[in-house]
Amino acid sequence: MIMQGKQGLIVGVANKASIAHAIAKSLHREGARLAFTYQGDRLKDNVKELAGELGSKQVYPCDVTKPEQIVRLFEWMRDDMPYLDFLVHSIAFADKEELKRSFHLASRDGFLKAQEISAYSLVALAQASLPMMRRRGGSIVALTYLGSGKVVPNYHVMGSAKAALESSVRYLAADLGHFDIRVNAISAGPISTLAARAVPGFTKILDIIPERAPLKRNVEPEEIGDAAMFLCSRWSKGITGEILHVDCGYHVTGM
Ligand code: 0WD
Repeated sequence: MIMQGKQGLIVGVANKASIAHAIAKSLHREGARLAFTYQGDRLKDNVKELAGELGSKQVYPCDVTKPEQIVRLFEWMRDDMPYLDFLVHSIAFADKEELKRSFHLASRDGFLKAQEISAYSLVALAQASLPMMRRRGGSIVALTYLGSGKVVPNYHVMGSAKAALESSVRYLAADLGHFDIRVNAISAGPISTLAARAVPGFTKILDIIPERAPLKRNVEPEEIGDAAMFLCSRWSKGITGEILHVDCGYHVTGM
């Protein structure tokens, strides 16, 4: 088991369909010990149940727009775990209105909210993780999407936020490398989740990929889970600052 003796934090499980849940399953299968967060009481019971199925009782509240909750999260974690080997950042948010109206009409608040939750939160969580990771090194993995670098219909403020997230991955990788902390992202193909279904026309994207992607199908959540597990593991210890596409090859197509 590749992750035996390793422990880490998974941020971004909302339900069974969440990409973070698929990642947690791969890490659990390989022997990792996991802690989870949930955003707000509406998700608490669900996340506790899913964590329990993966052998974890370490479930903490954390809304990344509340800095005091990030501080408290790491205080609680330190009581239960002496160190952190990996952190999975699998969260994003944009107001539905921002995804419906044209990008050139984006509101200041809507743009900034998408940036704060989807991009800055990676920096905030990396900062908070440092005291628990710096002694024995670690791996931080975020989730991004093709809409960061290419125009994808209706992705709008999320596209700008993912561009900021990917740039943050590179700058964090440069800063944290001397602590032997690696920072990478997975650019995932479309998966039907709560967040994805908030993007108007999302199901159309699911239909286009099998027609055009080199592998002629959509990616499976388990494939993203396994790739994230690889990036958390020692098998990827020479890789940092990387955006790894797990999208059945769709990103290489031009037409
Ligand atoms: O097709 C897809 N599903 C893709 C998703 C393709 C490529 C990338 N991604 C990315 C997303 O942009 C995101 O970064 O994967 C990551 C995970 O997204 P997901 O698994 O698709 O979506 P979901 O299951 O909805 O999880 C995202 C969660 C939130 O869920 P809801 O739906 O309740 O907003 O992000 C969390 C929350 O659990 N989240 C927050 N967590 C802490 N503080 C916050 C917040 N303020 N806002 C949202």
